[in-house]
Amino acid sequence: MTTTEPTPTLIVDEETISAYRKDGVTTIRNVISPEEAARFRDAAIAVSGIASDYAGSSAIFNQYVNVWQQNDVLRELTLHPNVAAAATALAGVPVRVWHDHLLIKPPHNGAATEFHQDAPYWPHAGSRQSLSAWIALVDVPVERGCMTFIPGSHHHQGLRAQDLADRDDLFRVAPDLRWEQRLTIPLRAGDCTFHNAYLAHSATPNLTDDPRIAHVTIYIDADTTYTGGGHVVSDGLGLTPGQPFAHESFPKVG
Ligand SMILES: O=C(O)CCC(=O)C(=O)O
Repeated sequence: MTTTEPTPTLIVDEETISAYRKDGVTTIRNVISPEEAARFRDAAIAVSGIASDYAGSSAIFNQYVNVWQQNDVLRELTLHPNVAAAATALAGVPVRVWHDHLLIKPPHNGAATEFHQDAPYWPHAGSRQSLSAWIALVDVPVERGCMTFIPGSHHHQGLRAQDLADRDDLFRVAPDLRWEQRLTIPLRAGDCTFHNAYLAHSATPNLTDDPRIAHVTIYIDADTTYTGGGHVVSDGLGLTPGQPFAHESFPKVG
């Protein structure tokens, strides 16, 4: 993986792409610079003070959805050309943004994000390569709520949605995954992991005195179609079941 400044010229090499396709996860260090991360962190803190928390009173994290539609600085991050270019290269197909969210674990939040896959939560059909870019806006060592993945688990498709508050739920529907190796990835501010939407993942609790602040952009195959199911980012938009997400809320990128 090599990067060239300025954007949008991040190149993901073939070795990284083929490892990602096999494992369902890869890390890209410095996908944004530490200076950019600090600017986006400040914007994230400001937004978290005024936006509504979709996760409500959950101990797991505070969740602020579609911040790109609420804040011009965070819009730059969600639509960041380098991140979108990397997502497109890893997916291997054209992509559009499904949604973004800030996921903030307050200091000493006391709760892990338990193992789950993302794709079963979504009203999508025909999506094979959907993936998330999880960008650390602060340093995220293991103790501050970093992500853990089960490499290769994205080949488990068709599972029901799993409860990310229940430590055992994923393993009820896929018992073999309990015995697979796990990959825990601490990140410095500005680093990113990309994970496939079917990859099982979790995050540790935040045991530290500082918040864990992550910005996540979720990309879906551009030709993914809408099932008609409910979801906070697609409800009320007048989408037609069976048709692609051709709406300004889901811009094509990359
Ligand atoms: O950051 C977390 O705690 C969990 C993130 C997650 O599940 C995701 O980005 O899909």
